[in-house]
Amino acid sequence: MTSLRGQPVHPIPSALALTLSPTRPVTAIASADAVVVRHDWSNAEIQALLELPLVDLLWRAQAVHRQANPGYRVQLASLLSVKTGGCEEDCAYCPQSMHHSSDVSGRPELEVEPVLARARAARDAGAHRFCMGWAWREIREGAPFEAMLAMVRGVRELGLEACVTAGMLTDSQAERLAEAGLTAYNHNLDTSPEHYEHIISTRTYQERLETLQRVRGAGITMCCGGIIGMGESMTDRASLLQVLATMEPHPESVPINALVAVEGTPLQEQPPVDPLELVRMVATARILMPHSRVRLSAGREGLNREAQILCLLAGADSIFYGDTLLTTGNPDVAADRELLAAAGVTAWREVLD
Ligand code: SAM
Ligand code: DTB
Ligand code: SF4
Repeated sequence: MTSLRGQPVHPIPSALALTLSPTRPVTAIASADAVVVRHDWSNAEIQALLELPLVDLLWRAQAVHRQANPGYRVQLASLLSVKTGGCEEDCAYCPQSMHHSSDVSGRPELEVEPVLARARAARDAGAHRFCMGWAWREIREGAPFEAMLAMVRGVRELGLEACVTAGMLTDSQAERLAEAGLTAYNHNLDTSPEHYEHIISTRTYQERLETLQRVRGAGITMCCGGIIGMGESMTDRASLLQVLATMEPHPESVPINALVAVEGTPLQEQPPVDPLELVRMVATARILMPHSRVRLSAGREGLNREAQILCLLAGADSIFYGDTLLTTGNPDVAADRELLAAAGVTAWREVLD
């Protein structure tokens, strides 16, 4: 079954079809309808979703999520920082920037074998994706890039999805990563085009979009999202989501991070994100991009169990798994096992194995 726009559509009970219109009241319905994947969302429509009464927003998001992901399966993705700190960029949120007093450099760059040992351990603990980070403005050629390719090949041989986040790249680097079997490249837009100048001055929004285009061009799936809690307005949040939701196709993976306000960064004094704001962001992303993996990313240590379960109900279908993100903390494996059990959701690896 296809829609007029040629996108696949999935039949759903019409009670769920209200997810398609942010302005229609939530009422009982009758006949069958479908989740249509749209790429023409306006900022006003998205803001209206973000500001819906929470119960209505959740209801709509759940309707989409139930259809796109029957069973509420969750992907567990483990993260490892291969090259930490000393980064030339000035991203105001990031402890790895050499511009900030929190610069965490000092750890040696990891070599191939220890990285693959960590990937194996992550797989044995139940992870389904392994994400590797380099604190670089752009990928460096030569030995470091050859090592990155070997890591990607090794992670894939372990039967895991492989994701890399390492800044900007060239067409040729994207192609070589694709040949090595890279599943996804993470490159976030971070915030709205309008708020961006308050957060980063060393790289433009346009450069980010061009990097994403190169990733797409090489046939690698796109992992692209942002951060809330950086002083942005609701219109900015809608604007970030609009850039993502008007991409064709949508990014396959959309990480939603809550700022981890690290001492020594310019954003260290930002107040913590209200967990319900994160729930709203996740729910809206789910409605806008029904088939994307919406990742509940940084900031989970600031959420209690119930808030995290609300995010799962809102449509998050992936979490970072393991007790560190890149340089900051994350709930440990035992806590996450308990979380998934309490929520009654299953991790993908358990379904696939
Ligand atoms: N250097 C590469 C780049 O910028 O694309 C890769 C690493 S970078 C740390 C990956 C992403 O982590 C950033 O784009 C940002 O969205 C997120 N991030 C970094 N520091 C964060 C923080 N303190 N709180 C929340 N998210 C953060
Ligand atoms: C993403 O959007 N969040 C992850 C992953 N992609 C690479 C990274 C979060 C980093 C949080 C700060 C830190 O640990 O350094
Ligand atoms: Fe560098 Fe990435 Fe941190 Fe920006 S987010 S300072 S590019 S490591």
